[in-house]
Amino acid sequence: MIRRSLWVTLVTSLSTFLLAGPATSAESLQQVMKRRGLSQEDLLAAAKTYVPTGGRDEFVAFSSGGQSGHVIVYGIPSMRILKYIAVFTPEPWQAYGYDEESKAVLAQGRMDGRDITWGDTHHPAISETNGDYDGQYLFINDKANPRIAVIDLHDFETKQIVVSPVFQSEHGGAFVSENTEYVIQAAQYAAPLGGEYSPLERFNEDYRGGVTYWKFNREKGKLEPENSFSIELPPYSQDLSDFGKLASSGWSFTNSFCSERYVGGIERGRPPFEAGCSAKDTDYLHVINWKKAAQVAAAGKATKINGHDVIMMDTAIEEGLVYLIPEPKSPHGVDVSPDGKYIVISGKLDSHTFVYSWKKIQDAIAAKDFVKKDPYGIPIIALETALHTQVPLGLGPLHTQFDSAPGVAYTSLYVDSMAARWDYVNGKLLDRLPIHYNIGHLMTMHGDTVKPRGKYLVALNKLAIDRFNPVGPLHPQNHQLIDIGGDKMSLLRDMPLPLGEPHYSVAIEAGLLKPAIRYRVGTNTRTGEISPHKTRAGEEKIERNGKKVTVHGTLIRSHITPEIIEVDEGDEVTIHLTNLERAQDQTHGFTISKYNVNGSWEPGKTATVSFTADTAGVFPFYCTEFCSALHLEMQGYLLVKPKGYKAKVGELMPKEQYDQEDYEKQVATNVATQKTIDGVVSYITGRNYRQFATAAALFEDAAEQLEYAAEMKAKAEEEAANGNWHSATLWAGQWWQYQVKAADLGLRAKTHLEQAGAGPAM
Ligand code: K7E
Ligand code: CUA
Repeated sequence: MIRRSLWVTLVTSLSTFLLAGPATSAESLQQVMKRRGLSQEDLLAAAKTYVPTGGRDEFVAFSSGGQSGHVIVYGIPSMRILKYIAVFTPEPWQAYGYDEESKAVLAQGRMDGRDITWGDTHHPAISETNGDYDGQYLFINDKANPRIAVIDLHDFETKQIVVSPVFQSEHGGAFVSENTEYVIQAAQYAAPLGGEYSPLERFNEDYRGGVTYWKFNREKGKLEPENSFSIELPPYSQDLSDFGKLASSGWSFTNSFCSERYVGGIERGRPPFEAGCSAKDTDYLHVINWKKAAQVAAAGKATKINGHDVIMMDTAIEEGLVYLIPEPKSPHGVDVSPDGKYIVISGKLDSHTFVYSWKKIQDAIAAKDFVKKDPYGIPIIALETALHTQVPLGLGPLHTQFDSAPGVAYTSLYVDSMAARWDYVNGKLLDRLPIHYNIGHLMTMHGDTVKPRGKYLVALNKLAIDRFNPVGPLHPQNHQLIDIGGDKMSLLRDMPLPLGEPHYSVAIEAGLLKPAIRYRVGTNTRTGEISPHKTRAGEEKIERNGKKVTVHGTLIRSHITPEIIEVDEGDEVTIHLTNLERAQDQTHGFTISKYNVNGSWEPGKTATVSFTADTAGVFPFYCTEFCSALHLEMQGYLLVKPKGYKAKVGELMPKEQYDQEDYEKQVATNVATQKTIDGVVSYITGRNYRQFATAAALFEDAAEQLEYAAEMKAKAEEEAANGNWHSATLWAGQWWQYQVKAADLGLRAKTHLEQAGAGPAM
């Protein structure tokens, strides 16, 4: 039996081999299509999204990472993941929450004296100038714990976390005003403002919702709690928000659900929340004059709650800051059109998507054309008065984004598992495309700005079900890329996202981002300031003050200075390290075995790790990034001497082992290496290399390595002159190490120039 099946396998593979021709010859496109079962459409989709090696994506997307508390960065159209930005959750690779500098950022997010080690990120927002993305900052909210974080897109690092002083949860953030004056955050589940206790029996009286306008200081890159304010709102479960723009500049919109103010209680024999919160036909859209509200707060008409300015409802009503309009039941998105003239809202429990006219709303407010007031005295504008049109798009409509074509929008249909393309001005459905499955948010390029770019739509799907190789009951999320450039929408590709459930994502033209590749030497990257612990080569030191041991060290290929750190059991150890590299992508890591110490140093960065050396023993430390051929040798020892340890007589470092012959051999190698390097250098300097940024940067790095080599050469020669052959040989070896790095960089520069077809030097 076995023989027979072997024979069959052999024959089959032989015939396949004969039919397909020798495996070494290139397969034709047709052959590949046949072998992989691909259609013409598949090929077209692949061609539209493929980015060859070294190529760049046209857009960069920032997606919330859901329960991971991170932000996920990926390219469009390739859908290649580029980075996870650690925001609310510790992340070891970036050492976020491991070094003292990033711990300080996470500590800003403590609540009620408690570390919160995760976040439920929902809505990222890119900073805007004149209503369009400017690529400078990214904001993201934490729904579970009412917080907003600020990420600087100069280096894609989280710089600040602010905690809501008044809410117990939130959802309607982060969204920014046209010039990023404010970042909005709306409460979700009502609770007494400021966190006090009150029984549910007093829900209508004591529980409140609200919106916070966080003031952003662009120059400092920081939200300013002292200049921020909130508006008290009824306990209607405020949901998503959006800022007005152009026509509706100065206003903001926040929708709500459960305006029934139901309080649940299954265990008390009452129907559940889901029944009580869907009893009515409509909920309320909150229309807020934030510009005027800012003046009211500045005029001292706000009440302080936990030191924070809150404009109470009575004041808000009196000053004409807040209005309500009925909206379709249990809505989930409120989206202002690029010209600011329309506000689109879909109710999950209504198959119609509602389009409100800003002009009609404005007219009603001016004419005081209100039907009645809500139980708290807020004026209500009739639905018919404000409505422009309503369009039946499909079941479970949620979120809307806009196209570059005027009047065209895309709305997600959660229940139908479809994306709808429609005309919100003329109230017409244009096209629908099935997605896989149960779409939540969707996103077009610059799709919530004054200037959407069209081209692509991404569907952020809640379920993947059968789309990918099975990996157990917890499935990855599925983001689907859709081509919206043609008459009909067409699906291009699926991207599994295995890191929490993303809710919303925003995509910016890649060219608008200008991230750095290195820091000024000695930068505390979390504050952007030069660290007081910045350490240059030659300044490394270990200091003791009582039980406190402080190390100032450096990292550069391929050694950690110092390499031996000796402390006593029980010492408190603080290690400040600076990465001295200028070269692109030369990050070094640092860990000490068994001490839960971990860090990451990008070129120029200074960061700090600290611990108590409470276990005696020998603990190797090393660099955790494979940074060079001698990366494994980027090592050292932490020696923790037991209490009362006495050195034994005769404890010596290992014996010297190199002599003059070894030294001369090494020097001969170095001289030969230098010849090669000189050849490469004259090749490069003989070309117009300065016109090629990559080659010029590589050459600069190589020149730096050669300077180090020269320093080592001098040390070696000094030792040799004194007859210290052992030491001289080792320094000569280090001289050679720098030569090797210089040669490596130089050759990369040379290859780059050859490939780029560089001409002779001018
Ligand atoms: Cu629809 Cu938080 Cu915007 Cu989830 S949210 S989908
Ligand atoms: Cu530095 Cu490995």
